[in-house]
Amino acid sequence: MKHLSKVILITTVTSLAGMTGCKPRGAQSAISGDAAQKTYVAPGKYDEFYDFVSGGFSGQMAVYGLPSGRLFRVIPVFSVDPEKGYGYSEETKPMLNTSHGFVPWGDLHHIALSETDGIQDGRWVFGNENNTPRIARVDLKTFRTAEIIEIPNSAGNHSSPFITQNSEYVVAGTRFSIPMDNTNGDVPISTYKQNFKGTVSFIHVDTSGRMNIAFQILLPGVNFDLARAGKGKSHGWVFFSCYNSEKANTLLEVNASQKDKDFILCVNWKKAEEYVKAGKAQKRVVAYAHNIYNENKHQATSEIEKEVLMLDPKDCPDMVYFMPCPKSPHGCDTDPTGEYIVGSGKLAAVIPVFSFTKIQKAIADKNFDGDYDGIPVLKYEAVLHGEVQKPGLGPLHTEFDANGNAYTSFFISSEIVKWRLSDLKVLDRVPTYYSVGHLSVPGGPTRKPWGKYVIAYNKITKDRYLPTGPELAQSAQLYDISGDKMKLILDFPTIGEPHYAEAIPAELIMKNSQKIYKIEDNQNPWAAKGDKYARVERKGNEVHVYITAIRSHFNPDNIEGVKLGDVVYFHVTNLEQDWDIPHGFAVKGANNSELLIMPGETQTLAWRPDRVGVFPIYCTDFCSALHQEMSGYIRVSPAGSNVPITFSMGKTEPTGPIAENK
Ligand code: K7E
Ligand code: CUA
Repeated sequence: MKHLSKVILITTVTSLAGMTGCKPRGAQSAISGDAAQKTYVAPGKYDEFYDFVSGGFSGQMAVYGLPSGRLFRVIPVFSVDPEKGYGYSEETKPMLNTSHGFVPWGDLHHIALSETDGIQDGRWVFGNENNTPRIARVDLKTFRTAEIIEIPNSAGNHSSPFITQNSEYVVAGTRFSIPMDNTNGDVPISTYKQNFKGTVSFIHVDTSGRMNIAFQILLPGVNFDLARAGKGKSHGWVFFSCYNSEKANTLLEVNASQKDKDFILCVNWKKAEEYVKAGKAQKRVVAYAHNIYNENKHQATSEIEKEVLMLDPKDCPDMVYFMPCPKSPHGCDTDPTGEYIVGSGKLAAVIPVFSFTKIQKAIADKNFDGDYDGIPVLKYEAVLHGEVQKPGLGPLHTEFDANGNAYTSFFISSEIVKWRLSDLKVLDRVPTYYSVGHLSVPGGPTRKPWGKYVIAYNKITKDRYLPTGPELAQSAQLYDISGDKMKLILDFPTIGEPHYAEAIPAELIMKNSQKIYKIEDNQNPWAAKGDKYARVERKGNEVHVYITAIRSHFNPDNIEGVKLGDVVYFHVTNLEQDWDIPHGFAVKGANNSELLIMPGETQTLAWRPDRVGVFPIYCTDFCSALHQEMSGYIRVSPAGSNVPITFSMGKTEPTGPIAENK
């Protein structure tokens, strides 16, 4: 009811925006009069920021402009995308391979933009897959998924893929503890406390972006939820929030909410690197897929890797510590200076803020409160900078501006609260519509926040948009934070369920954006790099069609000699070398998708015809005035027929009997 009255208020104010100085009661719920001006990006003008928004259970990443909220692109990452042929073309199928085989769907929660010296650099954006644990890297030259690596000894890759300040590592903590992959997993669930373990993984990123699992750390069977790398003075550390220190394996909503404090795990990864170098890590036999898209071949490969290095804290003193954190922490965020670590206990009445300097001192002084499964627990009071009092209900996540302020999202009280890091004073609060999850300030997780806005990613939309049946669009809300008070200036719907998002100044990306693939660099083994290579070849029951596309025809466009039981591979090469001229390719009855082939690229569609007949093929992307003419036919004859393979383009003489006269 409370919300509803706010909503009515907002609606009234919106319709009056720009006309009057109408001031409702409770100024926070007002939309400021210049909101339209602040978010208006005139036709033909560019937005100031790219905003990379996770798609949650859509498995994809969406790219918006800020401040307009305009959607530019959905980048397919963990889910198939028939619009782009991703996961359907022979070239992209290996991207979705895992140790479980081909997985066509994923659950992407968190975004991590690459950094140099703690500042966003616009090279790559990483995303986690929560369900079948994986991390993906998207290349921001092409806005395409370039690499996916699976994480073994993990289940629920949620505290991932948080990045270190020079993109040395992206991390992956398992949300669900499980029996380790190299043990007999066939154990009673009730033996959780004995047999279930947690891990955190450090995935190294080299200068070309290539990922490999450098090491994992074997940990008690708690649930690792979120993470942030240290920066500046705390560079070399990563902090992971953990809940379920009760180690419950059933009815977690009750049984994992027993203790007043759970933990934040502090990992000294520089120390861990030393232990790996010193040979302290155990080799463990596992199986995980590592998929790489080769940009010149326009083709992905998938390999199953077989080994991982595991560090056990028992053999590695001074590598990991637990820090008590009230109560079932979710977010765990480090401020731009690297001094403060903010824990957000979903069920806590305060926000604890920890001091990196004090953590170091407590470690040096061995100021411990015993241990948890052999891992030292730092004394809460010794590492605490302070607590934000009465901040709101259900704190989830915190981001920062460049002026020493923090912004925390509150799911239950449905608001963003701005507070000051130095004295922990609450400065401002604004409602969100409704139940904000993550929030994001451009550059907010880095050493250099760009500020200007905070964006709320809301879980519930209710009455904010035109109704669309039982399922409503989830939504983002943009607030201006340039003044003392936060001001709501825009709502925009999102794809799937938005969790985390990161925004970056447009100029850091647009200058590198690739326009075409050079045809001379095309090393796809199935490419036809010119009309003279267009052809059809039979290899047993495979028919390979090497077909070119250029405005406004396919070559060849008449194909005969295919027989029922054949598999036809259409290898389509787009010969265009102009920006923004893709061609599409579709064939009637295909059980997969279209292809969408970029200029200079080759993509392959496998087609298993299920009946005799003549089937049209056509271009699906309106590429020219004669796009509708960009089509052709392929004839399928009965199994055992002796129709020879023939192919042509522009040939008009009849070559066979007329069916009706037979
Ligand atoms: Cu808070 Cu999966 Cu990051 Cu969603 S998680 S909100
Ligand atoms: Cu090519 Cu339409």
